[in-house]
Amino acid sequence: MTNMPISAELVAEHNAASRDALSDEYDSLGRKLGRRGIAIDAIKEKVKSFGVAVPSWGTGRGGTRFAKFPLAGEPTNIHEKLEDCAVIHQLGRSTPGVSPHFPWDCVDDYTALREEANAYGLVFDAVNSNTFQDQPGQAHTYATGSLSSTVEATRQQAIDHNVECIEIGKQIGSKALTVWVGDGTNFPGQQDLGRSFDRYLAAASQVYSALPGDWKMMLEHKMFEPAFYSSVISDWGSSLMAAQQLGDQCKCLVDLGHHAPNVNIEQIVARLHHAGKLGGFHFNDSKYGDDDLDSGSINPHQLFLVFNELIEAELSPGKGFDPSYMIDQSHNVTDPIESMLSSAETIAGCYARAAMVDRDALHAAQDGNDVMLAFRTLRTAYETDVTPILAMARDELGGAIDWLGVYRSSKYRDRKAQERKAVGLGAGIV
Ligand SMILES: [Mn+2]
Repeated sequence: MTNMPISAELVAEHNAASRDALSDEYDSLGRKLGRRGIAIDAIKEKVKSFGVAVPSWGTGRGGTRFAKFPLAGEPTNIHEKLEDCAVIHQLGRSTPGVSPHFPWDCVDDYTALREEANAYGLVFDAVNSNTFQDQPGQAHTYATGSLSSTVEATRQQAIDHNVECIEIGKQIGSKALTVWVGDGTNFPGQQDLGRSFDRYLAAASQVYSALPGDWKMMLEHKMFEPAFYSSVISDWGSSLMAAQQLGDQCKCLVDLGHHAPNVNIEQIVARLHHAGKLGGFHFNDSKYGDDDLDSGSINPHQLFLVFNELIEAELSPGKGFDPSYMIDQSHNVTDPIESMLSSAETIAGCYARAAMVDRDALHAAQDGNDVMLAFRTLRTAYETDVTPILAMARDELGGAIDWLGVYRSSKYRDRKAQERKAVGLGAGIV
């Protein structure tokens, strides 16, 4: 931590004021967990080693198709976005990775960009390509598709862009490419559903062939929007078929908001893990559709159940278990730094609660068909207030016990509102 945006003295001062109360709560919880045979320090150590990446574009105010309401002081370039990511990681200590998006985050010198991130204690996570919007000067439009376009030159342009993202990723230390396409249709009959998928597969295999041997390519499915009748990679079935055809290094990425309402996402997690194709997650929450609300803000229980499957997968790796975790949500009405700190805490909390499920008791109840005992074994873990563990982990890692209090006291956003140029569309609509 050589270049931290928030005063270390301010963090220390706040932590000192709340440390006695935290210790009291942590010790009390430790005694409670001890009676359940759980060592609180072991859970705390798991939390300390848990990380979830933040998206560079998530540092800006998102928007909807109706409007975006910029925030004074929000970042307008990758350098300012990195500074905001540094604030999030400095205070929360669980978000060391930044997932960049191209061409939004293009610069002239990627070696310097990597060093800039490293100086904040950050590293670059998966690179994200963008073939869902046209860029100024672009030769071929993506209006009717990119990797699945009927136009060969358009497909080639989309392939070239993804390969360029891989090349950039190599320079900034990334090991994964995430591919999401908005390809699909808005009218029945607009395209042949089978041949669109064939064209996507042929083009995606060209991207796959440019993948370094130690990388993974993650396919992100999305049920609808911008295509409202059919999407080429609409669900985990299409994603799995594509990943299986493309090769071992190709995996499926589960974005929690990209499913039909009420879909059992935790079961999809279990199925993809079974197939050795669970590549990663985009965490967010949703009420009616893909509304990209803050992770766990609507349905924290579902998030817990997803982590319950992830812990099961971790214990039974089968064909391998190394998923990438990333927050991917749209902050339309909050300060994105506060939202991502809140979400990172919620996500780590669900991980901690899933980690304290009595697995032996759960498996025994499942095998014996003791329905209520199996349910209560999960519920006991879910109902545990793990916030003292999360706060203690932050304190021990040099973060803030009360991240919101420290952040507000720092007046960081007010200072940036003076220093940074006014925002137009800012970091991009997501
Ligand atoms: Mn996503």
